[in-house]
Amino acid sequence: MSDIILHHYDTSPFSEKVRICLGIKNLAWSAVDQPTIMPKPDLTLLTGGYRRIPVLQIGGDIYCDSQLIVRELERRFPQKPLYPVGCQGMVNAIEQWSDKSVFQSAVPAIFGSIGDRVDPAFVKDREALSGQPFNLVGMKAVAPFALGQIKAHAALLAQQLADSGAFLAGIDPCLADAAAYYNFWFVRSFAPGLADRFDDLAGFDAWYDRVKAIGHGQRKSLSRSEALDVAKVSEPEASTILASDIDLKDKTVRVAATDYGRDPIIGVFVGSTPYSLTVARNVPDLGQINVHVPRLGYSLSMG
Ligand SMILES: N[C@@H](CCC(=O)N[C@@H](CS)C(=O)NCC(=O)O)C(=O)O
Repeated sequence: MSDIILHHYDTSPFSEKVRICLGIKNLAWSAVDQPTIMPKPDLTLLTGGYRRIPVLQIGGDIYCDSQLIVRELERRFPQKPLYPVGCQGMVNAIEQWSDKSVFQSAVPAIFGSIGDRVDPAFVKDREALSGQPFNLVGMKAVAPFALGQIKAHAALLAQQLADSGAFLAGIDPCLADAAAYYNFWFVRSFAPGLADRFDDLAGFDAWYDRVKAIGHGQRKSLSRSEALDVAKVSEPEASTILASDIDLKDKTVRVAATDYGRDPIIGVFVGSTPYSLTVARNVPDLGQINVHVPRLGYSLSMG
């Protein structure tokens, strides 16, 4: 069994970013399928409340959010770098741009086009997730404009590819490619016929096909209960705390996403890096689980 466990579902776009990164590194990993809507009892048992997908588990360590997951994969498995030397700034900027800006165009483009076919239970769940109505009428109205935005985003990539070559940072793929790719994959797989090819954007579709061909590395399946068994028999890695966070050591804190899916994780503050915060939780039957969240996009308050 591989040490890398990814809690995901196949249709999740943020998981596709991570899966392509696993492919770039050609890593062996175990896929645990989680439900697409709440409840997700086996996931929230591990995370302490965080419900979003993807979540990475390595033994008794749980990493929330794709931005932290890819950073952790890089730390533990540095071969075939996701952040090539000299390109880190560009890679981080492309990831932020894709996760925020391109994603915000992809959602109305897709749901404005296929909205009538969406399961009402999914609509209800996503309203609870965002705290806002799932405005299908509004998404339908803006769908053509959102599609134009998607193409405008693709044009930015085509411009870079004209200079960079096969991939965004040169001859080898990296996180920039995985991050830039997944929203187009999301649109093309969920709403076929909408934006299948961009023939007039030289180089774009050939790049898209190259990233798709990278694949997902060596994937196996693992059941949700087997993933819990792994947590049960594992100890989390030792953590360190930055000097600037030392006052928080051993205090009970709550960390939560600040955009949507804000369910808090409550635990004892045990670790920090410039990129992440770590809380320890004692879970009946599982023992100590350390949950890591990114700093960016997350809040910390006293529990
Ligand atoms: N910033 C988060 C966003 C994750 C996200 O929005 N994931 C979607 C699925 S792709 C989600 O969790 N949707 C609600 C759900 O699955 O319960 C990340 O990068 O991981």
